[in-house]
Amino acid sequence: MKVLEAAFIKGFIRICANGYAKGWHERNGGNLSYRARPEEIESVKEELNENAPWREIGATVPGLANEYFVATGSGKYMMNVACDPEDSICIIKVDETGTKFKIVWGLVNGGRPTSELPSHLMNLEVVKARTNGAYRIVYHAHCTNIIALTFALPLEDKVFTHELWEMATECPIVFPAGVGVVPWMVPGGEEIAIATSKLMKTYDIAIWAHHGIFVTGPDFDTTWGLIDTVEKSAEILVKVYSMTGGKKTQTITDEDFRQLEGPFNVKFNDEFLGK
Ligand code: 2HA
Ligand code: ZN
Repeated sequence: MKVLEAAFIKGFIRICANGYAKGWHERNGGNLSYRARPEEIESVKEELNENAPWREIGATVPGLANEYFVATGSGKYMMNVACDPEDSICIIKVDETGTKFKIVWGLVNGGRPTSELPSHLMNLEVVKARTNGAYRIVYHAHCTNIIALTFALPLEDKVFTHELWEMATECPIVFPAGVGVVPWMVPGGEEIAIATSKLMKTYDIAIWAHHGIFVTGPDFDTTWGLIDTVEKSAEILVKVYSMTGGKKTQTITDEDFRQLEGPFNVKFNDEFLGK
């Protein structure tokens, strides 16, 4: 099969296009990675160049040794992924030591995978271990309302989680573990990757102050649904603060949240509910 005919590539491209349509990917902002299944790679192997040179990842991810990933390209625009995928995205393979990668497909006009490759791979390694291999996707976007909130709220996991949960009944059900917050840091390197992957041991969502958000999940729809829910919640919160200066007339209480756990078969992170 041709790479561009494969369902996992179509799903990958759909997220890039939807994220751009949402306004989360100005210029070359944001990036996406997907840990492919062996049978998916097998199905497109006729088009893969296994003789490509090995390059340094800039992080060590032994838990991802010998695996293949789809990733957006560094400096590439999400706007262009759907119309020119071969120029904008790539399939890479990580070597047996987890320190190097090679580009086996895509980026036909040159380039490297996303500048956030260390964060993507370290996060993918953490969530793969945490979920016994179920999680495969890491998505980074510059969601407008989430970024706005990082100027207004204290940069604390508890504050962000509770405020976002309050903004819609489905929020605590969609992200019961809550959200983590990384203070402002230089993007692209190992330091921010380590800080983010520490949060991913607990959360499916890490907010980068004054920059954007990282989310993770098992498949394209679930991961998209998560980021869409979080950003919608942030949008409501921005509207509430704009109208009220943060003084809510009423809200969903912690007792209300507790009533959701049984019917929806979820367990919320107790740290974030007042006791
Ligand atoms: O690729 O979003 O964080 C541009 C970015 C880096
Ligand atoms: Zn970014």
